[in-house]
Amino acid sequence: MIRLFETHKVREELELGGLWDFTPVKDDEISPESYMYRMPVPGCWELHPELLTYRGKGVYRRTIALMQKTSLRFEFKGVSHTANVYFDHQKIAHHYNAYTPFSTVIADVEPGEHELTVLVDNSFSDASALHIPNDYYTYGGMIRPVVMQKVNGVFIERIEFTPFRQEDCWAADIKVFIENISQQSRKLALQGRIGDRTFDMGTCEISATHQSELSKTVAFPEVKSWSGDEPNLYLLDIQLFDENSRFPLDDYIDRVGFRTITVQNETILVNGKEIFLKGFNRHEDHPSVGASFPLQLMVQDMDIMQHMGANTVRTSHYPNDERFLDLCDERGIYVWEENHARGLDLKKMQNPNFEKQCEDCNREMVQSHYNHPSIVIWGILNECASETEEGRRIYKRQFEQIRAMDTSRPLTFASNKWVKDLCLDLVDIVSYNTYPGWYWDTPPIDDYHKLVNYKNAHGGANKPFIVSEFGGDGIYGYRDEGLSKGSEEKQADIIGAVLDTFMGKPDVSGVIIWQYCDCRISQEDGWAINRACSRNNKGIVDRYRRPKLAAKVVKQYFERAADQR
Ligand code: ADA
Repeated sequence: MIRLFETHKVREELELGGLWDFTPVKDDEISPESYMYRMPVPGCWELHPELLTYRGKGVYRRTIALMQKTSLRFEFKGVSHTANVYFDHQKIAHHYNAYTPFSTVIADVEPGEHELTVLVDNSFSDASALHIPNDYYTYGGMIRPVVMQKVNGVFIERIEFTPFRQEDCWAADIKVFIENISQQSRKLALQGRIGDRTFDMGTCEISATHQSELSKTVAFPEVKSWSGDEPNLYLLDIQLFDENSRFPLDDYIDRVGFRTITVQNETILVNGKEIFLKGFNRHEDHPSVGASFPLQLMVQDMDIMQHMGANTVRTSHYPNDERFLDLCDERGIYVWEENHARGLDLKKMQNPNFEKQCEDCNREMVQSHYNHPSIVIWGILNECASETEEGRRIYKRQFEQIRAMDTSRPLTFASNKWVKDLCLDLVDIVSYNTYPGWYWDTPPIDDYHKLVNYKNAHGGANKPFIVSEFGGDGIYGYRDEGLSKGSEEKQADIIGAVLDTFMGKPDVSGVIIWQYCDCRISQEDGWAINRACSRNNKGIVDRYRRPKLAAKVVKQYFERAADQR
């Protein structure tokens, strides 16, 4: 399943799901003598008993049969973590980062049988600045769907929909990005529709092998707002025509909502109304599927989180599967989506590949998820070197990059630098990860006012404040009334104490628990020694989604609190 709604009625598209040939390889070998396995796509190779901990390269292959000459557009929603794509043995794409999509187009493919080959690599080395041994697991494989589309010489690459309030009704800036891969200049026209409201987007001429964009501001007097309470969604359907033709050449359908998100005087506002964020940090991880989630498990996660009264998810620590974001749009769940970087100290941020890999990740995250109304915050660089001057330069650059693409959402990052942070003036929302009751070096819970004072004195005054992580281990089934560390009782106690302290405080705009579910962690670099059972055990449910004692505590607090302060 590609999205939770139909994305094209004119353009033909096909999900390339199912079993592909697969074999591990040592080098960049794309024509192995034989293939050892038939591997599901989407999927993680660690699910196979012979590849439980395989870290390295592997080749996936399948054939594609075409009846007619056509141009093909391939979209890979997530390959973990590096992909080299070949069509009939010619390289057509290279991509790094498991958690962002990429696409490539091949013009004028002849009819007949063709071979699509993907060399996938999940190994750790200096070439990979973001996927490193960490407190979560970098799986291997084509973890999210692969889509093949037949496109004409011209097609719509993407749309940006930015809603805003105009006097007494909703309006939106709509920007459509068009590609011309043909060898002729083309005169084109665009038409749009939301519900019964149709509108002309105008015309343009695009020279051969060029791109262009058309923008229009349209008022929508009839529509209802999107919010957590009332997540009204609309299909935005854009059709592309050759000028003077009545038959569409191409179309692009996205699902949008009308809402604004602003920050003002220490508060976060949706449609001008203050919200309070209460929710979970969530890793995409499950023992049965690794990081390759089917819809059923996404829905289960959403149901469990909502059952506990959550209204927020932070996609720690990478952009999420679009279908999960579609679900958040539908359910009215607020999303803090963040780029992929967890706990990189200055030395790791100085990896020569770091800045380019982050830049790509930021661009792909913002461009591909721009239209999700549920995303109300963009985040970057969780717990990186925000206490250093060099780190500050990098944070600043990345915020500038994101602001240049999107001014409609507030920006933040989750800091653990306590009163040494140098980057609080760069954000719209100040966010802190803090583990009172768990880590020995975390200041006691009563000291949180020191943090707020520091924030106010160091560039964070008048900005909302979110407690973006807190929690403690609770090893599922380990019970001890004596509250020893690692017991479910101790975890429930910590969660209760932190929620009690931070919820209902006038200067706190949100509490996001670390974490929704336990997750598998890396074996390398000492992680497995620090983490019982090679898991991060701070989930409120375990890896199989069985609730721990803390789940009741969370439900009690989250259900009691309004969605506003
Ligand atoms: C950090 C980090 C999380 C996780 C957590 C923990 O705050 O952001 O990814 O590692 O600590 O469990 O210690």
